[in-house]
Amino acid sequence: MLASSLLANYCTELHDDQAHKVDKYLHRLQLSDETLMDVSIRFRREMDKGLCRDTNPTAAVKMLPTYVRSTPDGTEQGEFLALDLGGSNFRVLLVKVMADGEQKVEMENQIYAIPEHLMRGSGSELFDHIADCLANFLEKLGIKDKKLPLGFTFSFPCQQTKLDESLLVLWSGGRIIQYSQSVLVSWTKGFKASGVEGKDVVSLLKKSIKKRGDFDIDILAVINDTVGTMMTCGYDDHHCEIGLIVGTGTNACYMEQMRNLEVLDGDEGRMCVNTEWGAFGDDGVLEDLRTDFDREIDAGSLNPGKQLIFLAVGVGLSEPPLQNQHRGNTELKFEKMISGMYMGELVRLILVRMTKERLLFQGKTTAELLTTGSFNTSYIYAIDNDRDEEGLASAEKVLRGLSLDPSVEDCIATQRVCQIVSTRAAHLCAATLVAVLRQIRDNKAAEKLRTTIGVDGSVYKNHQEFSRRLHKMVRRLVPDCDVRFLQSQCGSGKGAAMVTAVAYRLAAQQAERQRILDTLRLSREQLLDVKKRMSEEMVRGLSKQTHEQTSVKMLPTYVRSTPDGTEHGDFLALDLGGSSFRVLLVQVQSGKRHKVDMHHKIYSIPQEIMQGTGEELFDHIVYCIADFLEYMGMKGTSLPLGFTFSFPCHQSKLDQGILLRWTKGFKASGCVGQDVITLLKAAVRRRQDFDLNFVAVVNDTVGTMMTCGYEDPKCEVGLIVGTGTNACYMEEMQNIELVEGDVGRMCVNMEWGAFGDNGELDDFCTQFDHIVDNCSNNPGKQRYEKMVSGMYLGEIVRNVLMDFTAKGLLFRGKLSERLKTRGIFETKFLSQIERDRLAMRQVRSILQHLGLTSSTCDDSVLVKEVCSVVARRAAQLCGAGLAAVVDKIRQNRNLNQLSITVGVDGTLYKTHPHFSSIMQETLQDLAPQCRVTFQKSEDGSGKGAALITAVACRMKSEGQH
Ligand code: 0WK
Ligand code: 0WK
Ligand code: BGC
Ligand code: BGC
Repeated sequence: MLASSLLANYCTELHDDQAHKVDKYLHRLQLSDETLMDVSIRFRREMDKGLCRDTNPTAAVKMLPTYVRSTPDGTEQGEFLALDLGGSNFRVLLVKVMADGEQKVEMENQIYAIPEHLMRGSGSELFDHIADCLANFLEKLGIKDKKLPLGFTFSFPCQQTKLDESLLVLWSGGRIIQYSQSVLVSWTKGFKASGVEGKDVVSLLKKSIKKRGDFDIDILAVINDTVGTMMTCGYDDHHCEIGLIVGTGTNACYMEQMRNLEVLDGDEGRMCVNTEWGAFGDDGVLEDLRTDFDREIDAGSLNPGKQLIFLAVGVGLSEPPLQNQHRGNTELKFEKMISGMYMGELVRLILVRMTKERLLFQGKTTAELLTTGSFNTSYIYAIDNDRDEEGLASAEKVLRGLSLDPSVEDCIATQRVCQIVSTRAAHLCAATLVAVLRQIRDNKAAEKLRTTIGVDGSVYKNHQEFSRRLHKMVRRLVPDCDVRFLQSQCGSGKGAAMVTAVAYRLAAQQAERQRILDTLRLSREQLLDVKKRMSEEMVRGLSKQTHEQTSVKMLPTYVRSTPDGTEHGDFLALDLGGSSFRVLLVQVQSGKRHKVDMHHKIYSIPQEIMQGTGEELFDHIVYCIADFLEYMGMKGTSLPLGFTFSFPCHQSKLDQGILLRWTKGFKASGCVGQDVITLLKAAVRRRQDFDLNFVAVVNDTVGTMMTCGYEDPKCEVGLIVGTGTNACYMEEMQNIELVEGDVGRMCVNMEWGAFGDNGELDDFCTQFDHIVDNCSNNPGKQRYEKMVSGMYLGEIVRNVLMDFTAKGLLFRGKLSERLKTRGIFETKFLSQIERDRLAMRQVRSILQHLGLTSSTCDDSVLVKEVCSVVARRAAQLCGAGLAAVVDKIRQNRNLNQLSITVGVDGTLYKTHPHFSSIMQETLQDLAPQCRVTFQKSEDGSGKGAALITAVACRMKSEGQH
């Protein structure tokens, strides 16, 4: 209660008068919303400077990467030691995290003093002291013999190195030796131990522990207290993605998008950034708002420019006289306007100035009032609270403590000064926090941001008015954000244990994921082996003796030469077997300016037709031809037709193709073993609408080779990597034992999709390949195709994702019904996901489309990695197969060096951003004596089929057969 003598004089008017007087005197410390919004925008600019590679070195707000990539997901478990240094108390903790579903954390901790002489002595003394405290703690708990992982909350600006990778490397046999580094940038908050700045605090601590030699630990994580606080709160609230400290010092961290962290490689997922916003303004951007009091604080009353140091000794904050000051190399201008270390001093300096200007205490100062640090920040908590009278009484008590004899006016004025200083601190903190909130909202492109801020620190915790004003101003500056403040109940030590536990979990999960993905990664030796086995199968396929047994059928196509430009005429062409069915009119002009005009129409082949009867399929094809002829106004014309039929066919002549088996989802009955030309003729007859004279049936690889050969005579290989995969090439007649004659060459349709059907690839097949094969409509068939082509890659990825999810390595182990649906993960997703820098958002939307709405950024990163591993293997296998082909051609022609062109088509090859380059790299590596040019077929194989028909017509007209 205010002394009765003062109470007697107290009345509201007097109060308002005094308050008004102080408001006027301190108007520069009262910031309008506009000014605060401006501060927020300035800070956002400083954040960008810190994030940007070019401006980071000179940025005041350092935006330090922490390598903490994810917040707790409730699967963390284990026993962890934690050290919590840098706040008002140094704590050693033992944290037990139980993950048995109900997410429980037990903690034991001990507070130890950090004597002043150690805060400002030599670094080795300081770390020896920390090691002693740790030993004492372990002794007390009788766990000195245990080698526990330790998380170190070191609440000073540190430059950190990678977290998980090194963990991964060291994650052998369930034990970790040591990993990341944390180099101290500069001391703050009264610490100044020598020989530490610029050093890795992990090594300093390990050295001190080694010096003792009576216990050992695994120092796994060094984190900032803001990060520890975010993690501590994130354990209970998964929305927590910001950590805020307003205590001795002040600072904030938040989860930033990797793509914005230019100082680091990689743009996937998020990482926690320690803003070190205490240094905001050190480059002068707050000069217009800083007052003389702020400059006085900074300059210190005794020696200007020096950072004021109040030493925290042992439990609670007691501020020794100011004469022990040392220069920090960062001025921390923003911290000095906000944090607990300086708030009390700010009030003192204002009271001193007002007294000297006879506005307080009849102008009489006291030695205590003139003593730096004599007005404790905790005084403000007592004076500035929502019960004014109680606050006034506290003001009186504090002022009498400073040997002053305050009047009620003096008490009111002092209370008002405290309110103004603390309000400015809370509002400035709100302004910078709003900048962080806006950054996260924009990162998420979220209309309405819903987020939680984990908070700790003595000012926030002990000064209710501060936190109330902070909340209120944040909500006023960003009314469109749903922001929750979650006060950390158990300090950042728990958070440090969480980071260690997360690091442990990440490492274990990453190791398990990589172990599984390694089964899909092929070594050079393995790829050379694939090439060798493909070569062997090619020879066996060409040989009359072994042709029947071989998996790679090496089917003669009766195409003896590539176009020579003399072809001419109008031809119809059908292109069946790819992702779309086309009917084309191809007009070929011969001679120098030889050129080809094409008109085509795409038709779909419904699933029920693909898997219905052969009659229905060919009737549908004939219906499309009739529709095309109508569409082209050519009803009744009869043109030579080239039929690209992209399935394995045994041919004994150009205009006959006995279907050996269906592939790629086709299963029409009554076709296998039949001549597809006969089946088509029968359908034309059934329709009695038009007539066609058939000339050639070709495989799409052959059509593609011819199409590209028309432009580049060196094109002697055709490659398809689309729904299915296959290759053809010009083989020496003498090697094609199934066809009479040894002169010249003939194109051989390899049907390499079936490579592996005799077990040639079993030792490369993974559990996922077996699942895809077993679930296909032709199990045991087309094994190579099922590891390479577009029809299957999505399914391989889906099965890997299901396996990861089942093992809890993805989507938090929650499988969505949609992901269980066969074919739901289309291969086009692989191309999209690996396409451009915005991959993550794309992954996100694809995962949402797949009903995986709660997927995290990390999930997206992993999905992308699975896609790239599966696509990479497919491209490498394709490259190994092609290496066998071009090297065979080179050996056929006894060449040391072969330069050849491959005509290629297929959606996967054409649309996947990396498939072609990886395939070409592999080919170059496995067939170095072949210089291979790839020519993408722009016109499809229909043109090739027409050219083959044209060649056949020319040869027929010249009487050749
Ligand atoms: C408690 C946290 C600690 C942090 C401190 C900050 O456990 O890591 O440094 O809060 O508040 P202060 O003690 O400086 O007021
Ligand atoms: C376009 C060709 C066609 C071939 C297809 C393969 O014109 O003959 O079957 O490429 O690629 P997909 O459409 O299966 O991706
Ligand atoms: C330090 C920060 C720390 C903050 C709160 C500042 O002085 O630079 O690293 O997070 O105090 O403790
Ligand atoms: C077929 C081949 C075809 C390839 C590409 C495979 O499934 O068996 O004949 O060339 O797909 O379309």
